[in-house]
Amino acid sequence: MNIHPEFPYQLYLVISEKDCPGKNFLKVAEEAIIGGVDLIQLREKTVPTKDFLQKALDLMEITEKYNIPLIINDNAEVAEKSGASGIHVGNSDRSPCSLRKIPFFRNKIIGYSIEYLSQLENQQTKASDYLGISPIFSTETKKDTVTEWGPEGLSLIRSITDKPLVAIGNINMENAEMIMQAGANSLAVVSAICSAENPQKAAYQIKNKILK
Ligand code: TZP
Ligand code: MG
Repeated sequence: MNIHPEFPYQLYLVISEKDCPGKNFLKVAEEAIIGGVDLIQLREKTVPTKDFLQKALDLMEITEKYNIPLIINDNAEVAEKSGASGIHVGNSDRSPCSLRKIPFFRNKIIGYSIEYLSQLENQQTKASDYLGISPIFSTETKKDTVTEWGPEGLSLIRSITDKPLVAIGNINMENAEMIMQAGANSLAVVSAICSAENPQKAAYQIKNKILK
């Protein structure tokens, strides 16, 4: 089960319009929530801020309807202007410590990707609400990754920190249970839900593995 009291969102959907080819990404998001997704991150890497903001506002109508948090990837302006629940940043993005100094982010969820073990010692990790363990397995969805942690790396990180751990990278129904057992508090997925023929069913099936 591994529910972390500070981050009880066990099925974490990372979505972009591009990752939902041939489908309306808002519809995918809504179906995924109905299937069991607990939190959504909007990750738009290639669109101008103005368009990113519009997508965030559109998606927020759905996340608010179901009362689930919306996290924005990397863009503080979009997070703030959309009134999102938080932001997720990587090791080379704007730092969690600098974000915490901005009044808007003081009480928001800040997620921070862990690519190197040494990051666990830094102030950024301390300032974050959860850690993205990235990637567990290498994935076609994001190619500029560093360490492929595997379940062993995840267990090692679990033994070092009590922070909520969100595992990401090629996670699906087949490996979900094993990754939870290795110490994750939450599983983040893109393609296992966004590319599924039936995103609601895919979310439901992964959620059931998490809850085992
Ligand atoms: N960060 C690390 S791996 C990844 C991100 C955003 C993509 C995960 O995509 P998928 O399709 O679930 O492997
Ligand atoms: Mg980033």
